[in-house]
Amino acid sequence: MKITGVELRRIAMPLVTPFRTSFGTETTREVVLVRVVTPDAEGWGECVAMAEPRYSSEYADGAADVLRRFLIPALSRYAAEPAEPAELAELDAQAAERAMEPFKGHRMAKAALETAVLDARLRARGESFGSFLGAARDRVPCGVSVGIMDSVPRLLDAVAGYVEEGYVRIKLKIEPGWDVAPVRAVRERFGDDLLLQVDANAAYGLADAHHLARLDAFGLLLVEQPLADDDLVQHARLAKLLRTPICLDESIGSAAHAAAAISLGSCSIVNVKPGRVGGYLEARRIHDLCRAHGVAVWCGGMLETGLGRAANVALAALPGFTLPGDTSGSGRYYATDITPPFVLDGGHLTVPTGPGLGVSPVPEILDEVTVTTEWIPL
Ligand code: NPG
Repeated sequence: MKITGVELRRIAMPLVTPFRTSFGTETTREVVLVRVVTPDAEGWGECVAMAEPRYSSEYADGAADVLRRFLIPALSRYAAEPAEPAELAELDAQAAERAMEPFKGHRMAKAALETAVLDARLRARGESFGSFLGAARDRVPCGVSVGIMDSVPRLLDAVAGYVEEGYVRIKLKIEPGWDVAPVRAVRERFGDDLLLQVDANAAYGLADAHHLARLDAFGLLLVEQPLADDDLVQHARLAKLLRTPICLDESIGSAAHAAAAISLGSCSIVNVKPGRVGGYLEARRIHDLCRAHGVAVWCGGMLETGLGRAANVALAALPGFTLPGDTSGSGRYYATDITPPFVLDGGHLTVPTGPGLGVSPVPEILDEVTVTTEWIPL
């Protein structure tokens, strides 16, 4: 596919409420957007790297740098090839993936560029992301991730608000000192039928196994990423000591990691975040692998704008996504999203059906939140 050039756009989006995790507190989401321009259509990708490298080693300025210096130029040879009418979007996305492969790591940056290429190609063909990925439903059930709070009463108020809005599953962020008590309080207030899970963002060690086993009393769907990112072996040990199923997030950077985690017994559930694994093609491979092994997957979230959310909702509609995702409505994050907002309907979001992502930024809103733009011709 011929690519004319790529725009990198840095935006800053104030969050409606600060989001506190074991690795820090976010008040403004800084995002690098990628816009791929072709003669037929343009495509968008959202880079989920945070401003600081606290969730993973990637960060927004680093992602912009590797995109500008290495990843975008790597597309130039393939970008010169004329488009074949019969060529599939799949092949274009795979070609982009291969072109970027010599550069190690930087999966969030790669995912953003691959998504933008795919979006441009799908828009040109008039095919939606959902149809391309193999969506099996037209709407997806939505969960919400609730940050660490100053007090249990505040947490209960926040959860009550989300339950009222219709979220079908609640995820509580936990860390040492904020785990058993908030989980117990939420169970007592909202009862055993509430779908409830917790996320530790790697805040514990194997020595905490006995303490974490206290969570078994609360009938949680899962405990997400209790131990360090690079410790599949200890997760496998922990899995034998807990009744609560272990789900991995940060530990899974690729389908190969997922295969290793499954064969070691490190987890029985996988959180799939396309940014974390290098893009939607790899995310779909992880879905396929997990499905073949009877391992449930769900779609994670990284406080995306409507652009990233559109693609995530499409992914979450694949048949192996059997648990509600962190695919909340736009209003959970932003007073004004850069796209028309995703609004919860009976606890669900509708999978966009328009070409490509099916949503586009509203130009005036996008301009308002834009910090810098940069054009890289190919
Ligand atoms: O709803 O998008 C959302 C947030 C879901 O908790 C959530 N994300 O560790 O999974 C996580 C966490 C996160 C947010 C991680 C931002 C990194 C950045």
